[in-house]
Amino acid sequence: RTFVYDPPPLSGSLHLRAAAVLEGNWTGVSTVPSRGLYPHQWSWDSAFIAIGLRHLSPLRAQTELETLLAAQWGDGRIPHIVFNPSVPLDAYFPSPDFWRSSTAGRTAGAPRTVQTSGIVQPPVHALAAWLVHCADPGLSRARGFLAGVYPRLAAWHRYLLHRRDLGGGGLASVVHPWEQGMDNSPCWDAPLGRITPAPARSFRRADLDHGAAEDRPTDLDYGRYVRLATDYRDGEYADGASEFAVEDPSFNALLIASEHALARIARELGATGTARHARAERLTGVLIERLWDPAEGMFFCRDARGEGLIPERSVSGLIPLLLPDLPRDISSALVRTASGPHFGLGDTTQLPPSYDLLGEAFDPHRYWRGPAWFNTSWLLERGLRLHGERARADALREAVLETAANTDFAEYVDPYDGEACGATGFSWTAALTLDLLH
Ligand code: 9YW
Repeated sequence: RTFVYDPPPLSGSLHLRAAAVLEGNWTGVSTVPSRGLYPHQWSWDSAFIAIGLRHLSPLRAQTELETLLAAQWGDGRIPHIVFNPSVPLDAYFPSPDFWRSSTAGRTAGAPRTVQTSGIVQPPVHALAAWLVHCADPGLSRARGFLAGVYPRLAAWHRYLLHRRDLGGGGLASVVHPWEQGMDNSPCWDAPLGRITPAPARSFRRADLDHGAAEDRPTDLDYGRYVRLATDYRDGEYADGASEFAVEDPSFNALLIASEHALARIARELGATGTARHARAERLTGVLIERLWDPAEGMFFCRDARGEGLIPERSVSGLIPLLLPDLPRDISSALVRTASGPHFGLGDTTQLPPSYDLLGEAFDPHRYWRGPAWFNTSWLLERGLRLHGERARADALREAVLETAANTDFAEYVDPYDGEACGATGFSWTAALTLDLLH
């Protein structure tokens, strides 16, 4: 019999298991995405991690974001990786000696005390900061959390909307597939095909020490990633010259959602926030004008160095469902597309795939070319709920929780049967599980 002061152990509970993953991946100032595969701090991972961590420790969640923002560059960019100096150089490629942030990044204002990469990742940070604040406003105010992060987040958005408007239409462009976060998505095949790969012998992949080669990007893709990053570095990370420039729906939708969050933060700090809300609304209009395809019922990437929209269906093109100001016909069309044969939501798939089930390049196990990921599922769950699709949101939430539990918080899964791929004990999977449990 259990006694009220001695309840039965909850060790089997999903909540405790998720908390244990985040505890194990915590370094003292931030959380690694995965102990073996990704031993440093990643930008959009940290934002998702903070969103879950706020339910365990609002202080740790605030610290996670503060550590990342302390590595911000003078021009406003938030680097996609902040390197941990105590991790050996060969544990991850490209390592600090590749990026050379403190020398090659000097003109762009890279920090002197920490080593970082020179590219960025999706701007989920202001959204995360606002959600972290809401978890414990008292602690947040006592620590001056929002007052501390606000100017940095504002500079980040300024960088993206000005220096990265490479298409000239008002949206931010990514200059490397790693920036968008979905590294080897078929969306990049055409624009990446124009890039001359770096010779395979000029670098050594560390990812293959940890992951199965058939679940990871190919060597040819890697050669092109290295070429783009090398050219960016050799141009001292100045923006404008990149041979690869793509306006991506998910990247820009996250920027807009974060701009709405920044408006709320401004308001909490005593301003009105109306100008920021208005800007977010205007950007939603620009996103529709530039990336929406009414015939296909989804958003597409625009190749800013090529010929218009890239005709590949990626989960990225559904993520704008996250936006509150979408016209009703667009949100309904997105829900229809998500539930149709290309993504199989609530029908043929367990979790929505990263790429078109019917697409020629679809591969259920290869990274961002088909597998389902937990961050994109979480974003869609939020979008469905926001637009009043309660039954679909509930079903997706259940599927996420069940798949996370059954795979020991996998990095990504087969979209049909939920089989684990990549690493397990993956931080954003655990963090977003926690968030959905609350
Ligand atoms: C890599 C850390 C990162 C994620 C990216 C994901 C992967 C790094 O891992 O990129 O070496 O391929 O694609 O979205 O932030 O989890």
